[in-house]
Amino acid sequence: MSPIVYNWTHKKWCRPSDPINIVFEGISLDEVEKFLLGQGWQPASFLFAFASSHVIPDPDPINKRPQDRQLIKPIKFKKIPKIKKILKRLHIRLWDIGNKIIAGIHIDALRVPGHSPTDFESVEKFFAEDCKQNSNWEVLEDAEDLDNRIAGHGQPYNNGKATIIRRRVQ
Ligand SMILES: [Ca+2]
Repeated sequence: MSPIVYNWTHKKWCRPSDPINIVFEGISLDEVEKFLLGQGWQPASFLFAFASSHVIPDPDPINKRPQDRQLIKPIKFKKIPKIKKILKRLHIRLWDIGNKIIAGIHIDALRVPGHSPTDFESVEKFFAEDCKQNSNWEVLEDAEDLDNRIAGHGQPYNNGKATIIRRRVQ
């Protein structure tokens, strides 16, 4: 398994912001998006005012680029019972880096204007369970250490290990 070069998304061309916590291997961006749409996700452009671009340092630290796709999904409260506020949603940003699709997924709370992440780790687990419904995919939870742990100081928790989703060998 080759190392992941990018482990943080960056906000407004500067400081590290959200952790990369999902990696797809051997799966195309179109296939990932088709699966997400089938699971009730929708393109974030439908709610453009509440969708923001993040960038990764690809192809180099100077030349950064925004996500290739971003989608959102309303929270299903019965699946994540500790989430009670109605103005919350799942949000994922995806980048095609050639041999992999890397993604940052989180729950965020809408504000006017903008939004902010309130959890990374629990939504990574929630998303992993959804992906297990795809019989073509193999889900390896917390399988790759990306050295992007976040804990304490009131910040949303991330354990620093990304979930790998790859094509199942038939
Ligand atoms: Ca994790």
